[in-house]
Amino acid sequence: MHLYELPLSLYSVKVRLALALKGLDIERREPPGGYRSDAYRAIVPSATIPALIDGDLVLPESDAIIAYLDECFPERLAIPGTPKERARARMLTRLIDLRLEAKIRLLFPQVAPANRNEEIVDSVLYAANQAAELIEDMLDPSGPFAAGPTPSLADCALLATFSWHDAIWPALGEPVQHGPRTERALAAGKAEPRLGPVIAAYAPLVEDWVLARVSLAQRQ
Ligand SMILES: N[C@@H](CCC(=O)N[C@@H](CS)C(=O)NCC(=O)O)C(=O)O
Repeated sequence: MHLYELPLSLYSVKVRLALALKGLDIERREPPGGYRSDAYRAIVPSATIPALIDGDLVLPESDAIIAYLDECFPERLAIPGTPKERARARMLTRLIDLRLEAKIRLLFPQVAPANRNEEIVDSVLYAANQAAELIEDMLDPSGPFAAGPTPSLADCALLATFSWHDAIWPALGEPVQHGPRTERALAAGKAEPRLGPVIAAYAPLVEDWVLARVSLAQRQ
């Protein structure tokens, strides 16, 4: 079994966080020639990372990977709890990925000031802030983690996506504001002994990516 992934990739760190929760170590490989190469597409037709390879199983999609790993290695679950708790964790993950992350990704090309289109930035920021408010409303009201008292897949998605949120907003001149549930869940995730070190190692990679684009423009 091995996992194609890259250190900076948002969905790769989501899976690394889940692996940490599970206490599982899987061989990690960089996609041959990068994830847009023909060589990688020949192995993983979606040409996305992360992708898990287990014999004849080729499995892109972070949620599918994490659910499969939970079925193969159920001793420590990334999606734990009762059916309702598990359903909430999956629901939150999908809202974070499909509503918020999908908008944040549209801002990547806007980080470098030379490429920036203020109209696009304004409309995407508006939509992303709306998505962040929705997620705030759907997070567990008692916490401390995203889906309740136990860390889960939902925290993996939240920590991964907010690493980018928190680095990109200041670069676009926007204040970083979290609702109280989001703030509490992020703090709980960062303090969690398995998740904390993974996200602490990841945040500087994201900050460096953002800084490189901003300072490149300042040098020009
Ligand atoms: N829904 C997929 C998204 C994976 C994804 O988009 N990964 C990015 C890297 S973080 C990627 O591979 N992008 C390829 C591309 O944009 O061409 C998942 O959950 O794994």
